[in-house]
Order: sequence, then structure tokens, then C-alpha cells
Amino acid sequence: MSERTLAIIKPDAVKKQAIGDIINRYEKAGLKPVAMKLMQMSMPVAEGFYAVHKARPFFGSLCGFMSSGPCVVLVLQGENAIKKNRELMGATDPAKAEADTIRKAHGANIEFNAVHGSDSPETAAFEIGYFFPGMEIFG
Ligand code: IDP
Ligand code: MG
Repeated sequence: MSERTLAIIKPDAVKKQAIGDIINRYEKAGLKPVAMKLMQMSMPVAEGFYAVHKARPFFGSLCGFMSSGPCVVLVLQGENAIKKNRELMGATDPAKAEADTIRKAHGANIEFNAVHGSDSPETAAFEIGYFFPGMEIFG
């Protein structure tokens, strides 16, 4: 089933000049960017995006990181896009990420882990709508 997921190339990966490598991995896996922008989140925008994590001890640090520089926010479309992108990303902790994953290649640690990907159809719908109005998605 063709579906959409929200991906973010986080500020650490943008600083490392890994945008091209990461988008290449999406495209090679059949995930087509149908919306994309370079943007810097404010602290409140990052807090809203990660609201589900607000009780976690790392919440403040995570939102500080996510607003520390520009990131690339994309909507990816393709067969089983949510699961496929999670597989391309690898485990949250790059030290535990499988070989040939984005986090293995570009992540530094469990916080600075290069990419975000929606984890369910419900979160994908919220996350896509958080950053893109329908008229900016070219599916
Ligand atoms: P995910 O990005 O693999 O879905 P989540 O558990 O949803 O992982 O956590 C969201 C983000 O919060 C992670 O990608 C990572 O940047 C950060 N994070 C997760 N767990 C920790 C932690 O234990 N310490 C610091 N940061 C964390
Ligand atoms: Mg998550």
C-alpha cells in the first residue's frame, strides 16, 4: 500500500553535509520526496513536534538540539513508506543500528542520530500536517 511518512534530516546530519547521501538512500529504496524544505525550528516548534516525549528526561535537550540549526523536513511516499523508512534509519541508538543504515553511517549517539521518521500512520498524519499544508505536497 502506498503511504506517506514524515522524515527529518536533523541538524547534526545537515552540518556533516550528509543531506545528499541520505536523500539518495530514500530514493534508491523507492521512497519519493513529495514535499521538502530546509528550515530551522524554533524551540516552541520543536517542543510541539515532540510533545509526545515531554515527560521524558531528554525532552529539553532533544528540543534544544532540534532547534540548534537548519534541518531538512520531507514527506516521503511509497509502498510501506513508514516501515521502510524506519528500516533505512536503523535503531534509535546508532551504536545498536544495523549495518547499512543511516544512523549507523551518520549518527553520533542516541540523541544526535541524524534522522527522524514517523513510527505509525497516526503519527505520520500528525507530523506531515505539522509542517506541510496539502498544497505543498506533490503526491
Ligand atoms: P526514534 O527517533 O527512533 O523514533 P524516539 O524514542 O521517538 O526514537 O525518540 C525521539 C528522539 O529523541 C530520538 O531520535 C533521539 O534524538 C532522542 N532520544 C531518544 N532517546 C534518548 C535518550 O535516551 N537520550 C537522549 N536522547 C534520546
Ligand atoms: Mg519516535
